Amino acid sequence: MDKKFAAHIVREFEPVNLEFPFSTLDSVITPTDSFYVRNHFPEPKIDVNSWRLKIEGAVEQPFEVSYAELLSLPSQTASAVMECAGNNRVFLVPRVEGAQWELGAVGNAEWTGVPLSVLLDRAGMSPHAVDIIFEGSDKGVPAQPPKPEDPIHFARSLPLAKARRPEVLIVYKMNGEPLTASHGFPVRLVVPGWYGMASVKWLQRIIVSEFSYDGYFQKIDYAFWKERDGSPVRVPISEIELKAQIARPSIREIVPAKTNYLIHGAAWAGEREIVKVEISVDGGQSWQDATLLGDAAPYSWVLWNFDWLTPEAAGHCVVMSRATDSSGRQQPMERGPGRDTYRITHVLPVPVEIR
Ligand SMILES: Nc1nc2c(c(=O)[nH]1)N[C@H]1C(S)=C(S)[C@@H](COP(=O)(O)O)O[C@H]1N2
Ligand SMILES: [Mo]
Repeated sequence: MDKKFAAHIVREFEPVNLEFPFSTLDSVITPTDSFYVRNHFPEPKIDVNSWRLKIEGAVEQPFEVSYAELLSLPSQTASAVMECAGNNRVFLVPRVEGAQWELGAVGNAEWTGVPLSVLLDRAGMSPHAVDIIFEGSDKGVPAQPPKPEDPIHFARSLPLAKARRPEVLIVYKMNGEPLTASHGFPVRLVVPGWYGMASVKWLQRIIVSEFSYDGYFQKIDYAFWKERDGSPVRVPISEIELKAQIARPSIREIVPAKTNYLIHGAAWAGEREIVKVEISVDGGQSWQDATLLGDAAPYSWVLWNFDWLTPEAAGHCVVMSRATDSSGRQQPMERGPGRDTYRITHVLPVPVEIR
């Protein structure tokens, strides 16, 4: 196999979709070479010398910036989770369409870039602006109907309130190095606290709009039905919901009887912070607190451990983890309605064999 794929689980070759092998989790920052890759279309080839980022639409002063100019603007570095809204999809019963992600369509990276608000302020937004649209330079015909006949760019929007927040960055570095082609070189948006579809890669255009954006990846894909004023409307997927995931043991792992086994994982809660992770080793009947390794903070994940004295007798056992966040929300035990094939955030059982 191609060396490029050595550190990943390959989900799809065309376009390239790669999963982080979550059972290898051992650092707060996910190394770039094993970070998951989610592409809808072939990766575009971009000549950084002729590349420009355009800021246009309902603004006083449309302008464009080169890569060199962007790198000279005031920057910030912060760590944040990127999680695909389809992460954990393989666990849905019955099976659904879409990439069959296990636990690894998620990672935590350190992102460096220019706050989006710096560029918006320079352009001078219309007082009637409601949505900011971000367009990638990749193009294709989407996989799922109803789909447009001609190729479209990957594009997504943010409401003004989130777009103006200080954590939203026009990113050119990931884990201290220039972005790789797969993660959006030369420049991508990163929207900490929101599912991955918001963080548009290979960014080429930012359009300030006085209308709510209804594009394919906004209202057809990565959206769900929700009742509003008595009738269902399409609502775009936005914030990451809370979750604790078990890296070890992995599903169907053989665990030795009567030993100390360190259960290990990560937990994250989008725009809030994790306050508690609990573990059950009896299929959800009783719960005990795991130890958080380091300080929890919004946007980033926190690693956790639980020291498990495994049963004396051989047999089967179901391990679970459950997160609680700073707003008091707890990860649900069952999958809620209206989620389609996205936001799989309920507690996932990890069956293991004691031997
Ligand atoms: N231009 C563009 N941006 C994109 C995508 C894409 O296909 N094209 N995929 C989105 C989705 S669904 C996710 S989950 C994240 C994944 O980012 P990563 O590949 O760097 O992990 O990128 C988002 N940005
Ligand atoms: Mo995604």
